[in-house]
Amino acid sequence: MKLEQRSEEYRAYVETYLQEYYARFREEPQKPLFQSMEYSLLAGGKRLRPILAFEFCRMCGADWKKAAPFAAAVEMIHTYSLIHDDLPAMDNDDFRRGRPTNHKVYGEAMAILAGDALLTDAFSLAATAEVGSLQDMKDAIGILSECAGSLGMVGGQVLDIMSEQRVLTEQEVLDIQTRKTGCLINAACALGTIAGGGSPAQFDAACQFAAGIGLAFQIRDDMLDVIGTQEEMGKGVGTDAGKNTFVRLYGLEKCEELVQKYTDCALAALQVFPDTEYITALANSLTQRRV
Ligand code: GRG
Repeated sequence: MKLEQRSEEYRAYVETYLQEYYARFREEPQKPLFQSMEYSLLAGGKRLRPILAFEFCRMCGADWKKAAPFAAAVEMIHTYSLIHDDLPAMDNDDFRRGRPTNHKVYGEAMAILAGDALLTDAFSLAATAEVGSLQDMKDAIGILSECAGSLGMVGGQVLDIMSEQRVLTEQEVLDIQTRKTGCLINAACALGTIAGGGSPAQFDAACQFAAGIGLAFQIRDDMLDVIGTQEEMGKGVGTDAGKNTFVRLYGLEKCEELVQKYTDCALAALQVFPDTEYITALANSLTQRRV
């Protein structure tokens, strides 16, 4: 199947799934909360993390739709992180995914609560996945919370804030970005493999792939803050100037090489999967992404 065709199928499926999940709460009285959540959740975005969850499930030989609760949960956690990251107390950004940020529309209190609710609801939704055993579900929930929490994404954000006033070493930047960006990508690939009933070797391969693709994705993200435009990105650019980015560490040219190097490393880990045509095309397309 062609790259764009399958990506679009995955994207459309997770969007409908998320829409339907929240549609059942329409009659609840706390309407502004749901409006604020849906505003950010259904605002487009590449849906990379759900796509990875679906594809790893499919690569394990299962029906990819089995990964839907996990795919949607990871996207909800990703969306919460974007809402909170845009707040005045964090990056204080005005635009995200081509529209005003959540707090600009709904106010800071509602944006904080929308993020809190997305994070919490994500676990409730993930727990509905049909997996092979109770142990698989325990593993999945453990991975999701560890990747999102104090050791993972939130931990990375804190390390980032702590280091604002000094120039970091290469190892420190790698550690922070692995937590901030890599961990949730890891959760998507790992949970997709669990949903697909993958073998331990396939699980390890998915995690190795995620480590490489997470770094490649973040390096490209840092490059786009320099070479991208606000129209393409749907958010402010040039906002990372003076920050501890990969561009500051290596310069643009070396970053371009590293994006390809980490992508190649990621793909080399996938030999235990019989059909890697789509994921190879996807990973390579991300090296050139403009959004
Ligand atoms: C817990 C507040 C809080 C933050 C955690 C993830 C994060 C740290 C902050 C979000 C902002 C940011 C630059 C994160 C790095 C990861 C990244 C590149 C996010 C953007 O992901 P895309 O490109 O976004 O997949 P779309 O809009 O396509 O979903």
